[in-house]
Amino acid sequence: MSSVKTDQYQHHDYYSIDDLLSEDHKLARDAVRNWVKKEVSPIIEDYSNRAECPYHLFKGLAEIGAFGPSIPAEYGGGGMDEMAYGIIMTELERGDSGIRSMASVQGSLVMYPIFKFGSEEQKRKYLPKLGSGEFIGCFGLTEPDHGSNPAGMITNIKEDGDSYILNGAKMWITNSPVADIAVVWAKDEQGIIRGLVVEKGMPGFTAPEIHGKWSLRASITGELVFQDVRVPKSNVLPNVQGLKGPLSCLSKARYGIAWGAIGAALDCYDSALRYSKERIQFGKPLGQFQLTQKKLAEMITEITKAQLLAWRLGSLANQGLATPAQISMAKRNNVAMALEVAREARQIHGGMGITNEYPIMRHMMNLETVLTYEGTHDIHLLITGMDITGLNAFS
Ligand code: TGC
Ligand code: FAD
Repeated sequence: MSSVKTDQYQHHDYYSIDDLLSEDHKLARDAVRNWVKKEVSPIIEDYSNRAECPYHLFKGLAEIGAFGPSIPAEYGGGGMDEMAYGIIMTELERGDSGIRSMASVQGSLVMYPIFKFGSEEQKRKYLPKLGSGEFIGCFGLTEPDHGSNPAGMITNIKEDGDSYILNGAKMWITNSPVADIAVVWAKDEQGIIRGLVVEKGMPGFTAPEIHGKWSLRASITGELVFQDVRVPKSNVLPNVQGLKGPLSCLSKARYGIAWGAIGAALDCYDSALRYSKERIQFGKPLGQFQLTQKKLAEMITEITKAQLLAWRLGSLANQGLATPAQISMAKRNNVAMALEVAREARQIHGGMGITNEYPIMRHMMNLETVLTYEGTHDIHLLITGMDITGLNAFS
């Protein structure tokens, strides 16, 4: 081949998946892509360096419809379909996994459970404020001693008149130190898992920040500590009981991550492709060496496979047919793919790859968290294993 395509994003859609998208999908994609270029890319290295969360982006994320894209507009969401939700997550994570996390938590883990399991009063009270970014929400499932196995949780509620008394602690909670409300999962006196909305300022409720993260540094993470917190019964989500409540929120968020990780991979691939054409060694561009071409060719092949997996998952999700196990497979595959692409891209950048002049190490470090949260890489493998064998490795 003699000609070299130069359009920045031409190589990003190797199998013309764009042709399968509607005009609305493309409009959403372009709007979010431009927003990320303008609002996220110029500041993200700095915020990540300082381990600070760019909270001011909450409002902008709300304006571009990143919070609950597939939740009906009358309940504060974007009123779009699941494919649009996925596309938006890809574009956000092209900027940074922490920015995508802001949207995942707000939309899929806070708005979704209130929308799906809340009373009409709870929906009207919280969803418009969450959708507009006026309120920040967080989701408390993981505990210090119960991560992969949330069924073992010890956070609990006990009935007391018109209220429940909440005790326990949650760990690793995205946005908890700055959240106005927390959707918390706790066991009632019968040992049944219930969801409740805990509001900032309720006596006995604190949310200390977790420091020292080398990953997702532009996202704030903390604990949730409950010491005899009195929560009105009207704050309990009435329409779900049991672990399927939080797990169905996870299905929503994992779906978004399966798409999101592709964005981080694309940003790394894009940078590596550009660098390979600019950097001269042994009198020629790195990209002319067969070993560099192998790296780049394998990167785009894996990205393309992940895009096809995500697209098909999106199509099933639009029909309400995507199963939790299918979502697990896509989350696991696409995040691992993105981490591998980041590692290969780092090699292509040589020493420069470890600096913050390029986005590679930031993405790579972020993806270590993405590989672990929302169900670890190995937990998703075991979910697939259970699905295909019918045998449960967890029991
Ligand atoms: P198991 O008996 O399998 O299931 C209990 C009930 O739940 C149903 N279910 C699901 N429903 C919807 N979506 C899913 N993905 C579901 N998975 C299971 C299931 O059908 C059953 O329903 P029912 O009606 O029979 O009661 O439960 P188990 O205790 O054996 O657990 C299985 C296991 C290990 C797969 C599950 O515990 C698991 O997924 N563990 C991983 C935990 C996890 O992912 N934690 C994430 C915390 S949140 C987070 O990380 C946010 S990061 C946010 C960010 O910044 O982006
Ligand atoms: P563990 O469950 O202790 O697992 C440790 C290792 O053991 C893993 O490799 C795991 O795969 C492996 N393992 C566990 N069980 C098995 C098994 N049965 N077979 C084989 N291997 C096994 N949680 C929330 O609720 N809300 C949030 O907003 C949130 N945000 C997060 C943000 C960040 C930055 C991070 C790092 C985590 C966040 N989490 C959140 C928590 C996250 O979901 C958990 O870290 C994750 O589920 C794993 O739990 P754990 O860290 O306790 O690891």
